[in-house]
Amino acid sequence: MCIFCKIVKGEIPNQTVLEDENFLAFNDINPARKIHVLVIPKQHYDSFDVIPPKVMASMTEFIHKVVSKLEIKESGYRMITNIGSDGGQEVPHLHFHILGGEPVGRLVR
Ligand code: IU
Repeated sequence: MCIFCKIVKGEIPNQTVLEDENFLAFNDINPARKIHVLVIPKQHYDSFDVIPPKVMASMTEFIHKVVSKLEIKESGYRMITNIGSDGGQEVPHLHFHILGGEPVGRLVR
C-alpha cells in the first residue's frame, strides 16, 4: 500500500488541515514554504493523469475550501501537481501542493 493510502487509513499520523468523505488536506512533512499543504483524494490514483474529470471537479471544490480555511485566498498561493519522473513526482498517489503564506517566487529556469 502506498504511503498516502496509509495516511488516509490513519496508519501513519498526519497534521490534518481539512477532511471530508473523499479528500484529505494535510501539512507537508518537509515544508518548502511557510504554508505547504498537500491535498489528496482518499481513493488511490497514481497521478493527475488518471483522475476521472468528475472526481477532479469535486476535488476542485474541496481545494477551494482548503484555501479558504488557510486564509490565503486574498494573498494568493501556488498550486502544483507533479506527474511522473520528468515531473519530479516522488509519491505515486495524486497530490496537489498548495504553497503560500509568503511570496513563493517565480518559476524560472
Ligand atoms: P512529490 O510531488 O511526489 O515530489 O511530493 C511529495 C511530497 O510529499 C513532498 O513534498 C514530501 O515532503 C511529502 N511527504 C509528506 O508530506 N509525508 C510523507 O510521509 C512523505 C512525503 I514519504
